[in-house]
Amino acid sequence: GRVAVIGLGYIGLPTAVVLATRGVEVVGVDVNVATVEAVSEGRLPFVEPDLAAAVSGAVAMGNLTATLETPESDAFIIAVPTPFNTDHTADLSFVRAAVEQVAPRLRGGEVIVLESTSPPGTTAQVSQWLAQLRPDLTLPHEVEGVPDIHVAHCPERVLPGRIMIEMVTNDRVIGGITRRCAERAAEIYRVFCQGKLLLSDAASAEMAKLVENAYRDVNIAFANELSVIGDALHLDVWEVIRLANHHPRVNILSPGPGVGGHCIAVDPWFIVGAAPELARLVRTAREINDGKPHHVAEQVINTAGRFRTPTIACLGMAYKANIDDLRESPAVEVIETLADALPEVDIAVAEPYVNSLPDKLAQHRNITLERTAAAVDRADIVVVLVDHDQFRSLNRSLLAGKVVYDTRGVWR
Ligand code: SAJ
Repeated sequence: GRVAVIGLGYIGLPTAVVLATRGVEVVGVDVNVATVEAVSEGRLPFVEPDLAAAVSGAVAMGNLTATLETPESDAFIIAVPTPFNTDHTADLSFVRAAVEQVAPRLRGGEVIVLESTSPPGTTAQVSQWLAQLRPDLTLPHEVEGVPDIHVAHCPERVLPGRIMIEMVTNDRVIGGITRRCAERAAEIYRVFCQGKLLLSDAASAEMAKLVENAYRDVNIAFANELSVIGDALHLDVWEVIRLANHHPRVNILSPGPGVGGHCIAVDPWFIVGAAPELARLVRTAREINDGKPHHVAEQVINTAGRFRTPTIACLGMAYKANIDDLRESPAVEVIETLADALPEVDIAVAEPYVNSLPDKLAQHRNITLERTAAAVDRADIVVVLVDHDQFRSLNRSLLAGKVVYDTRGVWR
């Protein structure tokens, strides 16, 4: 049968590709003309290890095509963004738009899987929207012999930078509106998933996904709080964590300039939104991690105060190591804060994965994008914001005589 994957982003495109390379006829759908053109020509619209070769292969095999219009299909996988509004409630408008595209294509018997990370109740909402848009189809399937629609939630869990590996090896949670919905959805994932398929109900699947990312957020917040305490007490937090982690039951994560990306910095808010009075630790962790870029900028501004007109090198803009993704990046926030607070100071930014500054940094006259060695060479203060391998392997003699503020501990 044919599978339509709606949303060709970091999740939808790799999912489309793994299905297509295993012989499934896949149509990728996106609202972005440039994305559709790129994928149709077998090109990748963003950087992700191993994905480029897989996309061109799948397109060359003839199993993957891309279009702006959702076609009739046997299964629909919705992988669109679920951002949050300024009040931290989820913006489900992209999910709603996808449902509106799918509804007129239904003939009965199809499977609709929501992969987008969503607040509890969203899958049930999708099912209700479909029922309203297509009252002629039974939802969910229950009645024998009547055309039926199977709605399930199968949250993605892949790690950017390792997507093509984790897509295949991770276990998958598949929560159906009914058991039958989950079973039907599992048939799709069985095609490529070597991990376990964990069948459950839709609301549990939604919450499990949010909990995974909140778990990580809370643990990173602990490390970040330790680093702020370390700065105040003039202690090397990396040394403290290294020692503590030798305990057999302690495994503290790494502090950094904050938490970025479009998952961990977002998803815990959906838990807070669902239980605002109760989700205290989850909320505090978000606040600690969101406050970290400001703390880093403050430390650097204090250091800059010791110079007349220093040059500051900022290494990295991506939200984490070895990728080009600047979404919700704490590094970008630090750089922006520095540029605002120190308008007379030259800020040389190095980011090997990106060849132009994002708009909000390009507006600042005192920021320039440079090669790593050049930026470091002319700087008085070097701030490490991303642990790219290229920075780790920097010739350390370049740092002689400079003040280094290493938020990622790359040169320990
Ligand atoms: N970070 C730290 N210290 C650490 C680990 C991470 O500061 O010890 C920072 C990173 O630099 C980055 C942020 O946290 O700014 C998040 O990075 P990440 O690598 O922890 O996770 P993501 O956002 O790239 O992907 C996460 C993953 N979730 C979990 O590991 C529980 C991934 O499996 C999910 O699929 C993804 O979110 C998602 O899409 O939800």
